[in-house]
Amino acid sequence: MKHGIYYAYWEKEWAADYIPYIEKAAKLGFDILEIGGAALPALNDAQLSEIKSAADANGIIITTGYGPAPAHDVGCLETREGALEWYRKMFYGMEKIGSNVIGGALYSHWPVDYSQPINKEEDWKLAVEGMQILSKIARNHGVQLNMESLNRFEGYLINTAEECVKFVKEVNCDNVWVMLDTFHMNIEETDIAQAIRTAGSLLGHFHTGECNRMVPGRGRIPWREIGKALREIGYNKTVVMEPFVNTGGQVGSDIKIWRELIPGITPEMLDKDAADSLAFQRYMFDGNM
Ligand code: LER
Ligand code: MN
Repeated sequence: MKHGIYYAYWEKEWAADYIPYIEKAAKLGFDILEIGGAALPALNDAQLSEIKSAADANGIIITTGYGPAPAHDVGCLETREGALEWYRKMFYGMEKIGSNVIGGALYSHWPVDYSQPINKEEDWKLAVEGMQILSKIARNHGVQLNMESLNRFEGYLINTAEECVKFVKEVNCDNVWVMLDTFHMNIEETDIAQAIRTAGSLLGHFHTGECNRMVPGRGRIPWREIGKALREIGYNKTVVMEPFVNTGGQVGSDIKIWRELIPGITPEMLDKDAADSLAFQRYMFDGNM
């Protein structure tokens, strides 16, 4: 497995200068840096190639994460055309920086606005249709789309591995895969290991985080069981930890971090926590227990 970390662990906004994080991820021993897709359409070719050069020079694989803004919802007929146009620019940017894996609620928007009435059945059909169109655009750029299963408070279309498998099978495109995140699974799945087995060979990308979104190893997620299930299904792809501990900014607001999870944490401690967690995760997932 390749192990990574999401840049937003250190940031308060969804767009950032990724180059220092590429260097930091490499220094801390990660194989992958996951960046935010939101920033890519605004970057020019020179800026995009700088990111690629930094990744190559540091031996870092770049994956992309995106929680689509309501205007980028391919499952909504009013926003679909504009959303597709926007994703075209994002996939172009991904290709330029050498990132071929993206994950998130790409089939909808995030976080969901629950002040509006929800029609899951109708939206499911539109989301399947939207993803079939998006998959063709992604294919032109060599991009694999991973459908993240989210907890009920952040999304309503795909909440479990079972629903994610059903969705991916209905879309039926070879670049559309299942994506699971231990933070969301902890809320929704009856049996986390069984959920991983349900995803099986359709699992394309995996997010890790504790029940309160701290780095893996600082909480009570059953990591040993998860590692065993991942090895059982022969998962050998990308695992990206997605911890959030800082309050403030759009990141703090979207992720709902309303208190300092580790009071008084310094930038040095953030880095040490990430490196310790990486060692823990490699041991739990790649070890022979
Ligand atoms: C949000 O809760 C999350 O897990 C992100 O990966 C969404 O894009
Ligand atoms: Mn996630």
